[in-house]
Amino acid sequence: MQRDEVVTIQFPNGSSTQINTGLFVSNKFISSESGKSFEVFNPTNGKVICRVAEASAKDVDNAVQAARDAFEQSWGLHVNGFERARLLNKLADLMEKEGDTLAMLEALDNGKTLAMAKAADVPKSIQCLRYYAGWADKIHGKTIEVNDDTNLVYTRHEPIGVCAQIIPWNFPLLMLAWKIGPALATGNTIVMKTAEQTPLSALKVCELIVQAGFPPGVFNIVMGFGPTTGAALSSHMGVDKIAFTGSTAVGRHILKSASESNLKKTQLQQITLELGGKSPNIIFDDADIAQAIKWSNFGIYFNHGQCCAAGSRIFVQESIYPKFIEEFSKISSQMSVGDPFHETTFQGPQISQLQFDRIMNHIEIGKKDAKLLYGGNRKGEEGYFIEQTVFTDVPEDSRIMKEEIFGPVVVINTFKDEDEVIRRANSTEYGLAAGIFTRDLSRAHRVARRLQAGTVWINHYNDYAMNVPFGGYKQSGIGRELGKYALANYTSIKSVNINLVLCLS
Ligand code: TXE
Repeated sequence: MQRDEVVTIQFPNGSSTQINTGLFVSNKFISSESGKSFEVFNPTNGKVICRVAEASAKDVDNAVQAARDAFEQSWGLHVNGFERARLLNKLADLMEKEGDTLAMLEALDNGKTLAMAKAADVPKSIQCLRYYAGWADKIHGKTIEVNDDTNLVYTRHEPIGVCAQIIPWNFPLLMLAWKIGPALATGNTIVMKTAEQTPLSALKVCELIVQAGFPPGVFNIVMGFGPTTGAALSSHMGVDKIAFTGSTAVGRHILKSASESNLKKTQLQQITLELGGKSPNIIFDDADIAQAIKWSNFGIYFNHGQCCAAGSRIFVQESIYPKFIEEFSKISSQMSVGDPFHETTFQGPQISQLQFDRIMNHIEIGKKDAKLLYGGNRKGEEGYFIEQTVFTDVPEDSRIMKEEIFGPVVVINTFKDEDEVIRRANSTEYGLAAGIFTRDLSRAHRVARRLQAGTVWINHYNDYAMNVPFGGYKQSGIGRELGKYALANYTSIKSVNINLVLCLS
């Protein structure tokens, strides 16, 4: 059934936009078969913004079928790279035109600051699509010489098919772009599940998908909750590949359902997981302290600490520790926490009551296990605001040292020498990112080599580029997103082996 549930979204700054709140299948917004919908909340005040359609397993079937039909009839091997590039570039142009609206939807729905959404989320998403548009007509195989001149072998890099993409709420638009860029550039079709907390910017993108001229069924969205909609998608027999960003616990679950359902079980490479982290950030005593403090602050507090790569374990060499924490605290006290639509706000609310409770629970553990340097409280009476919080003297076995908190909470400990800090930095089940601050070039490279992390930033932190691969060691994930590396996640290699002798006779 076609659904025309257009709602007007009113922004706190007086602007407004309209979005359709249906599931998006075959370029149409439709109702869920059950007619069910769920509420989307504004984390700034906890109030309902609107309701959106909730997909059942049957709706997931329907969307997967639409994606399959599109793959076989109008996309996949039917559209060449030049055309895929043109469509991706068109989508990027339309997103640029709607940039302010997309940024406001992110700020309203996620609570990130409008300034940051405009400076980072929206332009980086657009850049990501343009980057992958650039690859779309450069995806090709190799010729391989075998058996002198009796055989000709060449490889083809073909799209995998129907991809399920399950994304989280911390960067709703950016995660959408990271996922759809390489998938569409390589000719796959998509059924995406947005996070239940943040479906709004993706719904706006669906309108732009139609305007850009993508054939129906190439990109579909089912909204809903993890254990129902998400589980239906990850165990679906008609889905050829799953890409997921979220918690390690759910990643594990997805890996299991993928292996228990269809072909995915034999091709681990077709499951990419981008999971959690507890990243170390190491400040050596020869670092430029002002820069180290600036970036370490950004390393933990960017996006309110809701960043998988957050530098949440800071290690400072003993001799500079007193100065470091004094200056670090000073900078933090200047970063305002409040209304995300206000120009000078650095930190808005956490995403939800659930995340707020999880973070406050970790803070309570920290208060028992370690020394609270500052923060540690809720901010205000309304919404999910939390003070920037620092713990020092944290025992290595404390839960706040080991578990991802995913909020504005950091632990700062001291270390004596290089070997010791590398051992402690690597002493985690995660391996997503790490930071090193030093002026000693040899040490920087030496330590970078020994850290078990998918990304190592030297003398900066949380600095991303769309052409640089991103992903985790250990339990932080499988596979790499971004850059040329991500293309491999979305292509199957076919070897075509020709017996030239027979061909010539
Ligand atoms: O994540 P979930 P949550 C970490 C972070 C955070 C914790 C919990 O530590 O505190 O995870 O966040 C969908 N089958 N990260 O609870 O549940 C879900 O609907 C299929 C790190 O929000 O992993 C959403 O779309 N899908 C992180 C997505 O998975 C399921 C980003 C992520 O939700 C599912 C977010 C299921 N059984 C949280 N259960 C990062 N790496 O950036 C849930 N989902």
